[in-house]
Amino acid sequence: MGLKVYADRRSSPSRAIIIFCKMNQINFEEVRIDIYKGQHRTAEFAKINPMNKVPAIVDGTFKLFESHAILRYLVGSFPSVSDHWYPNDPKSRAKVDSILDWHHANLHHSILTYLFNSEVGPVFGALSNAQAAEKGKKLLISSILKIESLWLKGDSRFLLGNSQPSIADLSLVCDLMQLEVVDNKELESIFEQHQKIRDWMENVKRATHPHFVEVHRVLYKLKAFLESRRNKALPKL
Ligand SMILES: N[C@@H](CCC(=O)N[C@@H](CS)C(=O)NCC(=O)O)C(=O)O
Repeated sequence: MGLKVYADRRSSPSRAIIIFCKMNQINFEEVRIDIYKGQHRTAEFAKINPMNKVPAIVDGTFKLFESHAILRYLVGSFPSVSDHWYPNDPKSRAKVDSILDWHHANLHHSILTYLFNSEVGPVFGALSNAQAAEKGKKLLISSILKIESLWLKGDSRFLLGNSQPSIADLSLVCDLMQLEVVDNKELESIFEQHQKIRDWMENVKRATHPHFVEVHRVLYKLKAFLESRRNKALPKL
């Protein structure tokens, strides 16, 4: 029995796992769990992931949830994975771990808080709250500033300062891509002072071509749908 990846491509950690597998010639079956239809809340899916979240994997009889743990497991289990994703060198590896640990409590948390409370909150089944959105945005900007000043120093193309991405680059950039669903003006206001972040996102996109765009297609579709809904809501002249 081969590797099964339970995912919804509208979820950033799901996209990171799928792109990683495709980049490293890991054979897998993608099992779509539609979170908007509540397919992750079923008793059947709880047998795969008792946390009822995506992504999750099943490899033979082994089950695992949490995207960072999944990425590390895949690195250790598939010899086709190139070293740059999670270097063997203990210090480089520890740096990747440090960024991934920071990610969950900071960047990821800020994106969730911001999106769930913004104008698109109801799309994700949340109620928007302008004050909470503002708080999330502040944390988001401070997370972005930390990434720039700590890991994208000088002309670093990726977080470890290497010429190729690590699993931390992939995980963080997939998360930042979730912001694509907000209004373009708002998106511009987030990134306008942060060309370094834009360049880094572009570097990750290029380094994982063509899988990055293919796996993000569903997000671009969601963006287009929300855009058309916004335009319809505008009063006619
Ligand atoms: N820390 C987890 C986050 C998993 C997560 O929150 N997944 C979301 C989609 S991005 C989910 O399944 N949400 C459904 C829910 O919480 O009801 C990881 O990195 O795998």
